[in-house]
Amino acid sequence: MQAEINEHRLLERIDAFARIGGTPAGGVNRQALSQEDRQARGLLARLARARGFRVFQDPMANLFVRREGRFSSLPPFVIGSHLDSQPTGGRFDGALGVLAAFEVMESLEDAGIETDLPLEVVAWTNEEGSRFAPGAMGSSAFALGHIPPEWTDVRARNGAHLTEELKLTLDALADTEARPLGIGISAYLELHIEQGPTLEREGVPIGIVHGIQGTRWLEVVLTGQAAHAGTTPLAFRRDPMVAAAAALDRLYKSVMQKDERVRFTVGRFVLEPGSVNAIPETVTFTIDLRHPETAVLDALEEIIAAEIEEERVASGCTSSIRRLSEMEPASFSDTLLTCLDRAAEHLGLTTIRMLSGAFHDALFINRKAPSAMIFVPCRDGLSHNEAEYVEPGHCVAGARMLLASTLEATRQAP
Ligand code: HGY
Ligand code: MN
Ligand code: MN
Repeated sequence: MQAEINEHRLLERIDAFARIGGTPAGGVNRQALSQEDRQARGLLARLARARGFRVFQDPMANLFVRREGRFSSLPPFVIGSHLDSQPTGGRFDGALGVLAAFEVMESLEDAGIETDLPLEVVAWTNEEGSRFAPGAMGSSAFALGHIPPEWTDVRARNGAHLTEELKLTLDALADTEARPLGIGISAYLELHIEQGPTLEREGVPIGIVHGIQGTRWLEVVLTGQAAHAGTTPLAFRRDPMVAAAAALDRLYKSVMQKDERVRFTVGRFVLEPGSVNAIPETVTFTIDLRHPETAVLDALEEIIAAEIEEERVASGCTSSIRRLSEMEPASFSDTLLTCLDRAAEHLGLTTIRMLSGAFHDALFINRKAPSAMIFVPCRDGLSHNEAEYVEPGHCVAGARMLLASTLEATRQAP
């Protein structure tokens, strides 16, 4: 019997998970290790048990669903993505990859097909990094094989402790089987929405992702002197906002214009004490910097530091710049990419090879086992926005691609 993706079941699941943390604007607010995240994990675990699959959690609360294969002692073939979302996220970012992977597992079970390798579906913890930085915490710790000690001090902006939220999440599924961090896996495949305009513009349903560009997150703090907004003349001011505005003005007008592959984003900007009639004492902002080449990222960090320094001196402030996160570019496995090409050919799906502008869990898992990704188009290339949308036909095509690629890749199993 041929395994077939059950379209209705998949689309139903996407809607059901979108209701967990669903927002009035039709998006999702299911931030990492939140109550909503725990609800989604709980639903996945219940669905898995209902099919007789085993459910595991590791110390980073990465959630695994396992279906045995013919050779259960061999490392599992893993497919999945993440269930956590941005604060004003979309219903497909991450969730499509996890739910399509679970649909692949169910369709194999329905068809009674036994794969050589055990198959596991994974939901990685905290891919977004929005509530707790850095991003991709679950997958990067999995690749490292331990939890970085510096993460014990990580807090959300509302003061929530990462370690406490992690414990609440682990305890919420206390009846799942525990497993150590970083088990051996044979390979990893991730289906994800493109989060960019290429596939839609080209009218192509499937992207075969050969790599991911590098990402660095910086936190800049400029410190001056709080003072009265009404009585302090220019010569007496040490205003960090003046320094930040001048430096960012020049960076916004040059960095992306000089090299169209650069992505420069200030996503978070905080003034303290944040009073209307007080010159701020500190300005803190983040920079999300991306490029396919490490050397260019290094050069850009130097340019940013020089601009900040120039304006710091001019405004009589002090400054600090620290890296919140650093993700070096990744190139995926040629063997797996060939499997994807074969799967697309078998399904008669047109594809284009592409580099991912967004980081993904696959970037880290690729450091541990051969990995690759499949993209599907999203409307207007929009993501990290509640209006994020994927055609049902593209969700199904992505899941069919994931099924065919999984069968192709496990047939090639060592
Ligand atoms: O920010 C990223 O690239 C990912 O979508 N979280
Ligand atoms: Mn994502
Ligand atoms: Mn995302």
